[in-house]
Amino acid sequence: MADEILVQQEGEVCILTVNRPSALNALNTKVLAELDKAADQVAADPAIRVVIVTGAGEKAFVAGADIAEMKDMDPSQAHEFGLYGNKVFRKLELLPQPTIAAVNGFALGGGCELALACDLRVASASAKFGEPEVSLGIIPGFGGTQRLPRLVGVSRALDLILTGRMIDAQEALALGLVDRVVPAETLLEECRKVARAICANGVQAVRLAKRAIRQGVERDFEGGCRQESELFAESFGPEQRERMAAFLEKKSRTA
Ligand code: CO8
Repeated sequence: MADEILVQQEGEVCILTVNRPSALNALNTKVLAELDKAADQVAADPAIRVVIVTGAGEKAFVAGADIAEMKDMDPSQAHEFGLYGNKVFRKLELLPQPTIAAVNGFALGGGCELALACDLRVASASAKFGEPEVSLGIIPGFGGTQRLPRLVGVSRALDLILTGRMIDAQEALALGLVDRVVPAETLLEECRKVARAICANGVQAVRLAKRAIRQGVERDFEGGCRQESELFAESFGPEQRERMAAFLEKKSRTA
């Protein structure tokens, strides 16, 4: 059987593709386990500098958690499933490398939550977003009730989650749910461009900046600033000296 998560390395960029197009890339336990493994692999590989997460096929990024798998779960199995999905998405969120969701189609329920667990979201013009869980008699269970309000505000998150309505890429952009919208044909190339822009910067600086933001927003302001100072200090070393010297040298050459 085909791998449910394709791991493809293009130089410093790793592309993770959820690969169950016949079920619109719905997340079942096997997909989550492979995503878990892929995240460990990425975290341990210093050659990978940026991760792009996308879905196989042209129709869906991920159309949610697998409804067929969830249908007969009892509350305790649902609890396990929710805890596991949350653990995997948190691991992805806290990867040392920046992550970009390349949203190529439906990003519904757990699929929208997967995009929310990435650092940046680039959507194709035909992408559709939604948290339709309440229509199935459940609530978002892979972090959606926590990440969505933090990203777009409590009121907008309540609107999307309580109505379960589907929105298009332009509305997602207006809400701040995605960072940019691009034509479907150029989606991956645009994500690669963003990845290249990140890769042009200091390896360690990029990782420290991600950590300062990711951990800082979960702390009180003073604590976040204290941690920023520590990470700022940590950024001083060979990479910083080399980059600052190169800047000053270029300036003196053009003077
Ligand atoms: N789970 C399982 N199978 C799915 C899913 C899904 N989420 N989405 C689509 N599929 C399957 C369909 O069953 C169908 O399979 P088959 O060909 O064997 O019949 C195939 O994918 C193609 O789908 P459709 O025929 O439905 O395609 P359409 O173009 O007609 O419709 C839609 C596309 C609108 C995306 C439609 O498929 C749809 O509404 N899908 C479900 C979307 C949804 O409700 N997602 C949320 C699921 S709940 C969730 O994600 C909770 C997350 C937290 C879990 C926490 C656990 C505790």
